[in-house]
Amino acid sequence: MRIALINPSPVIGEKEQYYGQKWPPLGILLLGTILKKQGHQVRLLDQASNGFTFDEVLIWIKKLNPEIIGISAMTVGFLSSIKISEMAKEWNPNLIIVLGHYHPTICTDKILKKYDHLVDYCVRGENEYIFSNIINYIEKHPDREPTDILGISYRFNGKIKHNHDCPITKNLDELPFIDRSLLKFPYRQNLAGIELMDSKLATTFFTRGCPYGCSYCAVSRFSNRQYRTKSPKRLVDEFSYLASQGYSEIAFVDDNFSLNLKNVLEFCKLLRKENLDLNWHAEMRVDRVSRELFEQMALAGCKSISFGIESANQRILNYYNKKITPDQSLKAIKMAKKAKIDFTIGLFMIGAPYETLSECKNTVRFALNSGLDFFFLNIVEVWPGIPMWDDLVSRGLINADKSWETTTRVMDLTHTEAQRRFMLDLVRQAYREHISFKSIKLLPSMLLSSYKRKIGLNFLKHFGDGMRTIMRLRHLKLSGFGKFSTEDT
Ligand code: B12
Ligand code: SF4
Repeated sequence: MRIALINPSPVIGEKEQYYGQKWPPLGILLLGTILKKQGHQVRLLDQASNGFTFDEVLIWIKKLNPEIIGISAMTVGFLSSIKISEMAKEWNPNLIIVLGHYHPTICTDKILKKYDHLVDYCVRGENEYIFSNIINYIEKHPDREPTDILGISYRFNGKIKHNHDCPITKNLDELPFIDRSLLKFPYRQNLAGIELMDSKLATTFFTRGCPYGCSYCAVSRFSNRQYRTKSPKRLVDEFSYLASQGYSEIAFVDDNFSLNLKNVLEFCKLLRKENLDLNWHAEMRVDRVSRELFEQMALAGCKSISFGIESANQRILNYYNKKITPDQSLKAIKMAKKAKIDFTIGLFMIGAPYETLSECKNTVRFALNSGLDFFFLNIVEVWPGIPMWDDLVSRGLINADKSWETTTRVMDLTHTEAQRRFMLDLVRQAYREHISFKSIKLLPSMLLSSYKRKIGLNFLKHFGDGMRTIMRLRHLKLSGFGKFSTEDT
């Protein structure tokens, strides 16, 4: 069959241009790999990376003339999925539209009630074979009710039907190597959309799922807290394969990369034996670390680590159910630097329900002064399926029947306009201060790290030329945030 798989842009309007991080959408790549192996004609589109408007997506669809369209619908991309479905069905009412990923898993009923004229099937959960089961069924029994396909919801004779859940994939070693040629876009390692390296980037995962239950995160609900891991040997085979395909940057998308420290150590040991010229990157919890682990990771080619630090305030960390302390974060950053991990990145959020402005400031100070090479300061958002959403619904702060189609900034529910402006200014100032003053402080460490030098050069290249960047920096206001405190503020 002719199948189109689409990762929709999270942005609607302003020509759907997205300036955030661009990484290959592994979910549809995996589905596409499986379908191609089964002999289907499959084409993939990553709308945001290609910079396609909705009209251009429709042109792409018309050219391909698919029988089925599968759309990956995160909450942020849900309304884009609906827009694409609408345009595609208007062009060809016989097209079958399947939505998969988080939003159709959590909001199945609501989607099938409101959009039953557009969406034929919602695929729930993480199993990659459900989609091909639907396709095989449509090929063989187009008129029969698909009662025996696990993990799907649909309408039949006017009634919404939910088949039983499909077990999640347990043995990750059995998954095929992903066919990255399915996406033509040349992905490069990038930070906030700015290309950092010229070489080809691939993403992959060592593990899936997470046993923790952070209140801002959708993962525990999606994979029922079931943690699974590939064998280190299988992962090293995959790295060798990627190297043979010309990839030299690999980023892990794991939810909890180092929960099993022994496995990561074993992977590093095996990888070093292969002598591959590869740089890799991982995101980690600050409490799943050790000096030995960082040293082995650095020796095996790990260039950057992003730490989920979230907040410098214990009260807020407790609300997030993160089960870490700011001191653990400080120690992890120091340890990683000592072990010669080239680039440390901190992931932070401000704007939790009723978070005080001094708490927000404290987190910003932490981001600026804890020795990180870069940080992301996000504004807390909620969406259906995460514990914080349930909390806000139960406190009457959010209406689950009205707000389910998009994400909602918590500060819009719990803070005044002046407070919101203050928080947004805080984020802007923090980036300004980091890019101007702190990046100059980074220069000595650049001399010691060839990876950082490469990043520095690419950064300048993509900002136009060095002079223009320096001129811009001169006009930025340097502000002092003072020292942060790891005690409650
Ligand atoms: C890597 C990653 C990113 C990367 C790459 C995203 C991309 N292009 O795919 C980057 C850093 C760019 C990113 C950005 C964002 N992300 Co993100 N990301 C992830 C992460 C850690 C892993 C995703 C992954 O690759 N998994 C491995 C693949 C193989 O699995 P999968 O994607 O789940 O796909 C499987 C199933 O979902 C299903 N499936 C997927 N698509 C489809 C389509 C059809 C038709 C069918 C049938 C099935 C199906 O089958 C697939 C194969 O098994 C997840 C956490 C997680 N565990 O999912 C968060 C996650 C998906 N991200 C999340 C969020 C919120 C964001 C941002 C909005 C963050 C922000 N504030 O900017 C942005 C949005 C970006 C965008 N373009 O839309 C949330 C989404 C929650 C939700 N309800 O939607 C998650 C779950 C994290 C969390 N803490 O809750 N993200
Ligand atoms: S934020 Fe990380 S540690 Fe917390 S539940 Fe999500 S994946 Fe697990």
